[in-house]
This record gives sequence, C-alpha cells and structure tokens, in this order.
Amino acid sequence: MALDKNIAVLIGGVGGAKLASGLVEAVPPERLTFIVNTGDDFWHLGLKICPDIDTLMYTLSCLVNPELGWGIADDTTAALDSLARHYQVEPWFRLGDQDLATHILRTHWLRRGRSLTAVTTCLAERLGLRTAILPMSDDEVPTMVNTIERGELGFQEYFVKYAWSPVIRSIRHQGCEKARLSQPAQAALTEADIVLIAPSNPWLSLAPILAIPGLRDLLTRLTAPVVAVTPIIAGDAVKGPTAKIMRELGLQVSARAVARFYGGLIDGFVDDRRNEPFEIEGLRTIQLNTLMNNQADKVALARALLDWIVRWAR
Ligand code: FO1
Repeated sequence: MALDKNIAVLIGGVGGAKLASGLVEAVPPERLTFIVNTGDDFWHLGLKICPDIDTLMYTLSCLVNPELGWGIADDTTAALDSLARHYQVEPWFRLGDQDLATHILRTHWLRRGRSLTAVTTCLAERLGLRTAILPMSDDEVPTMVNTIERGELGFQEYFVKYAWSPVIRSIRHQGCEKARLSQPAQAALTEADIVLIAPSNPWLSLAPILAIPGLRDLLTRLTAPVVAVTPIIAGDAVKGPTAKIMRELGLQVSARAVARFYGGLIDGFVDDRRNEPFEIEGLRTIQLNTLMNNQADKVALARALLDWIVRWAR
C-alpha cells in the first residue's frame, strides 16, 4: 500500500535517482517532492545544462540510459560528432541528440524570462511525470572545485573533463550567499511529514543544497523527521568519487563520517547492513540493504525506510 504522507527529498546525481525510482512506487506521486541540486548546472555551447534535474526526470520517465545512469537510452551523438568534425569543438561533454532537445527547450524558455522552477515543472509535466521536481534555487550557484593539480575548476570540468582525478583542496558554491531557496521548495519542506536526504554524494550533490541561506535553519525548525540515507556501503562508495573525496578532505571513509557531516540536521540515519554499526547520541539509526541493483531493491529500500520512520515519528 502506498504511504499517504507528504515527503520532500533533497537529492542529486545518479545514486539519488535510484532511490527516487523506488520512492515513486511507495508513495502517491502527488505526495512526493524532489528538491534537486543545481550546483552541477552549467552553460555549455550556449545551452543551459542541468544534469541532476535531467537525471531525475529521465529516470522517473524511464528514458534514462540504464548503463550510464544519466542521459537517454539509445541516444546518438550526431550533433556532437558534427561539432567536432566540422568545427573542431572538443566533445568532452557528451550531449546526446535526444538529450539536446531538453537543453534547447529549457534554454529557449529561460531566455523568454521563465524561472528554472517553472521551466523544470513544464519539462517534467511534458515527460508525463506527476511528481514535483524542483531546482533548489532559481539563482545560479555553480559548484567550484579547487584542486591541487589544476587550480579551481567548474564542476563539470572537474567531474567529466578531468574524470574527477585531480585532488580536491576545497569546494565552494559560487554566489550561494545571495541565492534564495525557491518558494515552492520552501513550501514543500514546510508541509512535509518526512524529509529525506538521498544517498547522493554529500560533498558534491547535497552540500550545494545545504549552502542555500536559510535552508539549514529551516531543516532544524521542522517538526517533521529529517532522515539521511548512506551513500557508503561496505566502507566504500558504490560508484563515483565520494570515497576519494572523503579521503582528500581528511575524513574516514565511513557511514559514521557521513552521518556526522549531516550532524545537527538529521533525526535518523539509514545505514547499510554491510557497514560497521555505530552510534551517535540523539540519532536513530537502522541498517538496511541500501545497495540498489534492481528495481525490486529500490522499492524494498524505499518501503523499509519509510515504514521505519513512520514507526518512531508518529
Ligand atoms: N557524465 C560523464 O561522465 N560524461 C559525460 O560526458 C556526461 C555528459 C552528460 C550530459 C548530460 C547530463 O545530464 C549528464 C551528463 N553526465 C556526464 C553526467 C553528469 O556529469 C553527472 O551526472 C553529474 O553532474 C554528477 O552528479
């Protein structure tokens, strides 16, 4: 049976989208709101690219490339190949032909003066989604990664062009001091019965959301429980740079270190059953199977963690 509660989810990246596809089977779509990281967004070849929003939209509309976890399944790259062959444009960021349609329409609507929130709502509706997908802010807050080898890089340069190999010194969220949480995102959090923090990369995908002024305060004022899900399983990241970044920032690669990163903001933590159990005073924890290899795992995790929260959050 679907859980009849309002649920707001702070989310970004491929790991988060996996849990999202479980949640949409466990909760009625109109009860779910995803508040998405836009720190990865950038302007490329004149187009506004919002990778985390698109990953979530494509995942929930079953368009996503299942091998990559981003982009559209069976997409071609004729436009990118042509840019490289005829105009010597370096094709370091792989934009598929079908994916380009999303970026063209988004950019067109933005240039006509619509907000990213409004544009994202229209794109998601046209893809047939009934779940709210909201950018964390309508203001641009690009993540800038300061690296030892290459100095400061824009997020996608760090992540894609240099394949997250440079060593991170620090990360900043450019312009965050002036950014505002979008009004619909604020309303979704205020009206939520449960707030989840997805198993996305805490430093790359969730820190940008938490950097929006007022968001941390809002989370601590909520009466609804705030619960994070570990991205660390068996002492390592499933995919991507989470473990590497933790080491570079001088942290132990553990679920406990992730829980501490969210310290003061969360009431509960969903750990993986393969991790070393830990206790933090005042924090409820449960160990579940958080490794999502297939749709059944995703739905089982979504149901189990919601059942657990409902039991103690009454
Ligand atoms: N990731 C890559 O590793 N290489 C790419 O060329 C690439 C292109 C790309 C295009 C559109 C899009 O929505 C996502 C894309 N990604 C690519 C994934 C993206 O860099 C990451 O998912 C996130 O920004 C990190 O969460």
